[in-house]
Amino acid sequence: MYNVDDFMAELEKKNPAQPEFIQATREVIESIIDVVNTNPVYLKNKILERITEPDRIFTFKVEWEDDNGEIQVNRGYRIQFNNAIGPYKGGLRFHPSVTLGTLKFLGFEQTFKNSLTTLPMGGAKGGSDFNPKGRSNSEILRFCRSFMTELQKYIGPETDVPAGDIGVGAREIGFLYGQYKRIHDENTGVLTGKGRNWGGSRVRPEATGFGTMYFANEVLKAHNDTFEGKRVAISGFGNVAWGAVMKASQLGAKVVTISGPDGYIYDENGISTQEKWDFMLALRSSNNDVVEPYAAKFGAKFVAKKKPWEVPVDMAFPCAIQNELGLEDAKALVANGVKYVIETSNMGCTAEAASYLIEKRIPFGPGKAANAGGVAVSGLEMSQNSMKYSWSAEEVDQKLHEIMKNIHEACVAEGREADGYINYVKGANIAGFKKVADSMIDQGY
Ligand code: 2IT
Repeated sequence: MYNVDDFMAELEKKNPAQPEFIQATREVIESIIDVVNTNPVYLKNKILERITEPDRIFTFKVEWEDDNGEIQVNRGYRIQFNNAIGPYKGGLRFHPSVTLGTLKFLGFEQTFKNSLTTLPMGGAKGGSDFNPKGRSNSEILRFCRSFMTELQKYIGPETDVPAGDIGVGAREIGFLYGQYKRIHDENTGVLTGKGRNWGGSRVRPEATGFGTMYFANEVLKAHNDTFEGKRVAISGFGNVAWGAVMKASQLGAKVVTISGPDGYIYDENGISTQEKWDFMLALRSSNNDVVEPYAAKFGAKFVAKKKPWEVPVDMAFPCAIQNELGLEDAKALVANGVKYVIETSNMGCTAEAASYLIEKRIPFGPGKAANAGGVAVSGLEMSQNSMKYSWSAEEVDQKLHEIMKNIHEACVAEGREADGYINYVKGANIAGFKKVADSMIDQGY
């Protein structure tokens, strides 16, 4: 029998100074502890110890030359967390906040998320502390080449398939793929998020944001509610936020905020036109990491150095980075009458914020369920690459929709509590865990 605090104390001792990894593992273990303690097979197979230890971790030096001719050194990583149900799969993050602990938390989360998609993908994550902000196109290219020169040793279309994450979009995937191909001389599905002309899947750029809104739509339905007229706060302005803003608007909601490191935009008219969505794309590709120009362009309000959670809304979707919504933010949202909070970033809420929302019985969707649409379409990209074929946008979108519906159903099946409240955190963790754990046991230690 396991005790959560004792287990976590041991895990923390083994993984010092990795607070995000400890936060992510604690959340999962709290959710699954009863399932493990009441199943002698899980106990006998030491499943908790095995599932919290990554299969392997690679770190490597990334040397590159900046536009001033100065040599720069960054650290690259790939964490292959668990491949019980399929090849390692998960994004690459280029962001100055990246540490080993960050990527371990993300790889751990990815394992359960990928399991929820119903597709055969294991969990992994990688990236670098490289900061793309303000870097020129040539600098990004040189960095990507150097990064892939090392990474290519550890990946392959049947073993480990990276994709994008924060700081890694279509351009970076292109540069990375080009370098992989230069070395291996083969066109395979070794990365996902590729360009449409060279093996990418339709709908992949929008998939995370669209998927979140398909998931949210199921949450609304389960509460006899709809998107019609809902006021929505979204944080971030990158690829994920862009898809989320677009789909929420199309489903009848009014998205009133987006944000960047410089502050947030409040647009009372709704971020609801193609022109506004296109402008978001332009902001993103500028490499400046600011949203302020949106305000002048569309007559909206810019609030410097604040997060959008102070705005009264019905639904809040953190779409930027981990722990971007804290306890005080959650309290402000609840005080302002928020009805639903759905993470689109991975672990977008702090543990305290998530617990508070659950305690207040606000339906709360965790990232590993709500944002699984991105990696799900990556899985569909792998299928298309294997078949040397491509599906239409309608076909991919329909499959994505179906997957998000199934994820919601799995959360409800495992997460319904005695008072009728659907605890999506618990549901997602139990459903994701069981499949991985059972597969590990089937395959022996
Ligand atoms: O967090 C995520 O699920 C991603 N960054 C997408 C990973 C993928 O392999 O598409």
